[in-house]
Amino acid sequence: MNINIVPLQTHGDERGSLVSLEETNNIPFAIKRVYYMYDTKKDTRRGFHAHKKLKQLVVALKGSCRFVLDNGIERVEVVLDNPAQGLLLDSLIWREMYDFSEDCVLMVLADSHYDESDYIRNYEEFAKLVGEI
Ligand code: T46
Repeated sequence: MNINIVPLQTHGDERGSLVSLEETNNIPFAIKRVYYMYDTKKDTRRGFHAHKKLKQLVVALKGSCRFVLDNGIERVEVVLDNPAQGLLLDSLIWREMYDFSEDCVLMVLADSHYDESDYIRNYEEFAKLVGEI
């Protein structure tokens, strides 16, 4: 499976680091929504769904967590622990997140507004859909 990690240019000097995100420049879609997760409790697992159309970019602004990505054929694990890298989450990829560090702050940029009807929350339904494509 192709795992798309986008390097985000860091502007650093003696004061610290700055990363700028600009739609269609270093973010390959128009940004319609930003959300973030923090204070995730120990041993929590999140996700367990795919999206029909939504594309997203995930950045671990602080701390780390693990993603399991599954395209219906292959499952791959990715560690996110670098605020200068974004993980592109394409549509029709099952995702699970776990092993959140206590200080983990995950920011997600999305190409659409929140729409529950875009979620596939049942793995069998997901596997059937990608098997038919
Ligand atoms: C994804 C992974 C990486 C909203 O009201 N608006 C929003 O924009 C979002 C994302 C969520 N919500 C509500 C819906 C639920 O009541 O917030 C609650 C938690 O959402 P959910 O259980 O879907 O969270 P995760 O961590 O399982 O998944 C989220 C995103 O929903 C999903 O698109 O790809 O992060």
